[in-house]
Amino acid sequence: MFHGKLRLHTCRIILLTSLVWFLVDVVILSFYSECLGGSCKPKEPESLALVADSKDYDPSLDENKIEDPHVKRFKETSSQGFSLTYEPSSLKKWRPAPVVLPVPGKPGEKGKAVRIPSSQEELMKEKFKLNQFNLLASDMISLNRSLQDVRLEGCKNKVYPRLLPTTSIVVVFHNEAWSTLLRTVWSAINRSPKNLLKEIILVDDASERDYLGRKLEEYVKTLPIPVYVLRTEKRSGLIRARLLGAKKVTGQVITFLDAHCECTEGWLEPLLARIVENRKTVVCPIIDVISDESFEYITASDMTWGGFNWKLNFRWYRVSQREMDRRKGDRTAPLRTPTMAGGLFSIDKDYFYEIGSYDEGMDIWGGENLEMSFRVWQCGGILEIIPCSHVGHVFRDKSPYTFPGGVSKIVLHNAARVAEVWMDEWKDFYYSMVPGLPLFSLGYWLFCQERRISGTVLKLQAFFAFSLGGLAKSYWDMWSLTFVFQNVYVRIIQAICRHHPINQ
Ligand SMILES: [Mn+2]
Repeated sequence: MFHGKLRLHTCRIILLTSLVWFLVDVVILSFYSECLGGSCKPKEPESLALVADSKDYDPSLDENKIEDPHVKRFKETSSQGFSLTYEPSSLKKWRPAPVVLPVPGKPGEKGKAVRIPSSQEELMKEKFKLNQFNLLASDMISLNRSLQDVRLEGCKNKVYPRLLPTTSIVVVFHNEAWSTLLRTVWSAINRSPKNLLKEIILVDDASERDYLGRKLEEYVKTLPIPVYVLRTEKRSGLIRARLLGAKKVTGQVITFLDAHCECTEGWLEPLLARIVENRKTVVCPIIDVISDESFEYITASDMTWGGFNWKLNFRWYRVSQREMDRRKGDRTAPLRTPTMAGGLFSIDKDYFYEIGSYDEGMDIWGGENLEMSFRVWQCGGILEIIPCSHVGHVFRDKSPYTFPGGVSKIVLHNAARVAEVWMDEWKDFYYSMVPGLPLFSLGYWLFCQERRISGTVLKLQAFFAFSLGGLAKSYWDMWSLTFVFQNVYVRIIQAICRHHPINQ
């Protein structure tokens, strides 16, 4: 009985001391958050990590400022330990690229459809099978073909910052057709402001076609800007190939493009203009449709945004009224989207690595776009579709790629990783949509612990950065140290109380 009381006392004392420790931490944290870095005013958070909520919306984020706002912005934020934008001296002056003029008599000019004469129908069908699009039509079109200016009127006279960061374009391909790949490259060269396009990095993911070997390497040497061809040793999939390309990037912003795209007039400036305002903004152009049958350029709707269903398939949905209200009905204003299609987007290079780049455990294709979208929103970033930026993409009915091990297995595997790392208890919706999964889900739970921990750490970091303003980074280390100590302390208390039960 006496011993029981003594142990009860011991436990109480231990609990009390831990409480004292906790209070000491709180005092230290609050002391530092008030008067460190020369400013005693608590700073407003720069951006909201949550999907657009009209109450929390800061209208200044969406204004298209004419003067170079990043100069002021950089000074504002640099005292906080990390900067939301770039050092002004690292930015470049730019001029819009000249308009690509149509060549009379050439098929497909101005983005028009190409008609194949009936005498060549057999050949057309034969060539279609190679890439699942009308290769004969694509080969007839100039690599430099002209396009219509598809932008809304309100976009054409928008003024963007005088100084912008440079970008490197990363394009991954696997057995891509010559004409579509090089038209992607040429459209980017022709329609990007010269000073802003640092280089184009082509990553060959183990293609088997001869022309993509030496011939391609020789060809890119003749291009007016630096274009590099990197190769994966074996088939690695989109994610690992993109990571390989990203490593080589020397521009300030990474722009990922698909291998069968066409960039249109003024596509790049509005993307970079958002990133220069806040480098945690990840931006996508509107993805227009290049017909797989005729290569006609067809403008896509600016009234859709990215979502997903519970099978974790990416889906386009109509933009919510709430988001339209937030943009005050202006269809040219950046659109905050829950998820992105993933093929085409720009992201600040340092931010890309800060939030952990891609999940290397993902295979071939699928799910990585949702993973990146969830990661951006949960790590304090913003994901936007920029309606004034248009890039065309050849959409196909059928994938021409091979999926080692089967499509569904790979896509399920990738989706399970998304669910485990980013969806907390919401992952159950996913598992209940995919039949026969209890074992599967346990396997993934174990498999994903490492990635999940890094996800949690990132979320905590973002939470602290958000709730304590910019100072957070400087005492993130201090906080994690106390966290470790407290954790050890709690473990000791648990162990003591378990071995000496209070109610004997
Ligand atoms: Mn594609």
